Amino acid sequence: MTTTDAAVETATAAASGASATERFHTDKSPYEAVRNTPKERVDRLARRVLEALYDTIREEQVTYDEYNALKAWLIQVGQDGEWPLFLDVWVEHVVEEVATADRKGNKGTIEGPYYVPDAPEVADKNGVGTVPMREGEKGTPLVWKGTITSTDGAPLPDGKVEIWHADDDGFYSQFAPGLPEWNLRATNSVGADGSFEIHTVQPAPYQIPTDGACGKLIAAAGWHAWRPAHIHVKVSAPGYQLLTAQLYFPGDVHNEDDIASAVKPELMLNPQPQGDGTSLVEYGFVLDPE
Ligand code: MBD
Ligand code: FE
Repeated sequence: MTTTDAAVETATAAASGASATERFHTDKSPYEAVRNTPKERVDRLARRVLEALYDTIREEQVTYDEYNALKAWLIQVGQDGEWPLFLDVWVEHVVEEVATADRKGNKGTIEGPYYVPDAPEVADKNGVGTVPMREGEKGTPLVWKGTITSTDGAPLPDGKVEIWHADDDGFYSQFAPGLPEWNLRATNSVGADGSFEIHTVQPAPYQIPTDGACGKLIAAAGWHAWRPAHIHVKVSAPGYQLLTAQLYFPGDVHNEDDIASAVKPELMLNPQPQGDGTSLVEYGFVLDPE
């Protein structure tokens, strides 16, 4: 995970994919979910997914060459460690849609493959903090102010914002070599009035790794690999439902054609240049009670 002496020196899909796969393995809950899913449910879901596949094969008259291409590609997804990437880019958005349909508070969106829990706390007692970054970190400095409130309007003084995003070159710390362990990753607890003020840099549009199996699919299908610039957050408070979201920026050319289908109009930050090289934005979060 971390960049030790043994780590590879270049950012490759296989290295990033291996890190994302390892990250998923260190979280035990998915494996509990596998054990706890009732047999009837597994039977029903597995049948429906397979039936959808059979329908496609029959309706599209899929050939043996196409079947073998699929087989080779699926094997490569595993070899490149890109199952987390593939699933989060092309499947998670619908799971998120179903899971959060009943919420009255903030819209959320997908987590993606690059979250790491327990990022260092950076806030002072007023909820003001700066995300860890390198000297001269590239990108427009961004000050983001907001408040975490309940759906009934009450501020939540026990709330926190976990934030993570790519650097200006599109790399996430702990998934690309050569970056400080917690670069552009932080936990920012709010002040007594539920407010936060996070200082970071505005990220750039982001291309998912193109040199692995997911990139091969994209090239073979004539798609593109871009996501709009985005900042990931997990917003939480005791007694409230965890909110996983990403914030985007108006005018990004990829807001309309995000490869991960994860943009929503409610998730726009609209930073205003302050004339001193920095930008300021206000955007708060509304959490649903448990
Ligand atoms: C990302 O940074 C991301 O947010 C998603 C959803 C998929 C791949 C890379
Ligand atoms: Fe991301």
